[in-house]
Amino acid sequence: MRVAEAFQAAYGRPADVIWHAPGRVNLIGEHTDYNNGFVLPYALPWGVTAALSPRDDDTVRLLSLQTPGDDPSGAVRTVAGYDQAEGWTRYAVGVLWALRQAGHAVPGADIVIDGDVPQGAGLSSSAALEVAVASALNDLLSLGLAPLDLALLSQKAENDFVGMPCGIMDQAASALSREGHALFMDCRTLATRTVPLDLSAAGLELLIIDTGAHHELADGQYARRRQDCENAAKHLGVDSLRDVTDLAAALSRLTGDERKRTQHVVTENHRVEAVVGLLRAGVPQEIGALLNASHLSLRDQYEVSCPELDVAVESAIRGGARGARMTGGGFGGSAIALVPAGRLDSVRTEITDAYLGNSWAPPRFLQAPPSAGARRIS
Ligand code: GAF
Repeated sequence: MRVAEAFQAAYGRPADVIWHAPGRVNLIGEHTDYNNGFVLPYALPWGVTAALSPRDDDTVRLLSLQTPGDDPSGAVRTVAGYDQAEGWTRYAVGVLWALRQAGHAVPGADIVIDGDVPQGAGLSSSAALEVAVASALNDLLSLGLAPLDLALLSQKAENDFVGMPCGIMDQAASALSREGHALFMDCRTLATRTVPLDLSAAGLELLIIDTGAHHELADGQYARRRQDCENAAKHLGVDSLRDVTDLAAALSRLTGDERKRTQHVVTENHRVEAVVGLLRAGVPQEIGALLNASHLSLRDQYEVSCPELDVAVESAIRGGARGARMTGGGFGGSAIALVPAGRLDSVRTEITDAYLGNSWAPPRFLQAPPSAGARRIS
């Protein structure tokens, strides 16, 4: 295995543990996780593999096989104190930091990372990296933490060490998913249920459209949306927007952005529950209208879409998709389309033509079956 060989070459000894954790795509339930709502992601067949051995001192050495250059062993980063971590290494070092914060004795470590989540596509390569490192350390140090604990720990690393105020969805999908299933999560109770997802049995395919777009505003906008929701909940006197039971009454008490964000979050939670019901009833072909409604709500009420995502969604539907929406945080990244298998070519062509018509680089198309969550490789 490439990561094991690289570990031996870089550090002159074998890795003690090797774990793999996947990226995710979200079927529906967007910007609901940090509002204590519902999400329905599934794990991708692509992810991050982390090989790891402990050290006698506190130093952390890290090597990514995605670092460009001929001699990867020359790219080992040495982090003598956690606060020295920079760039991608913060996601791994943040996990060690979070474990220490939780009271565990954490030694230094030698780490090699190998990843194949499409970069910049909004498919959660950072959560995959965190969960892979957390799972490897849990195993190595015999901490006995459950997958949900590892997801929470990884979220803490991202929130408090990296500084991105994300919810729990991406880390939970990476830690807890099951092959052939989507993962329904109630982000208030943290209870999860797996939902069988066999689209091909219904003659359908889920097409992931990597727009290639990344709008720089994204990071600050995510925190602002979260703040809008917290402000709205405060105005309404509820803990979180999940607790809004009478949407009409709530909307009549809010104005501007708070009103729009609330409308999105409350209706999106209903859509997630409806999609789960339809999937459990064995009629996945019926979820298309809910995907479309989710997109319009994210575009108009939550205001996290962008022209590249809108064009991908609109042209997918023109090409014959039963439904389509942006997926993930927004402002670029990927859209998904639910496509009858016989219409895949026409959907791809319609989208590509629309991109070329806008003088944008053609998007990348991906197809991925629902895959397993984090697992030990060796
Ligand atoms: C990003 C975040 F990391 C998730 O927690 C979630 O909020 C998502 O955006 C939007 O649904 O992926």
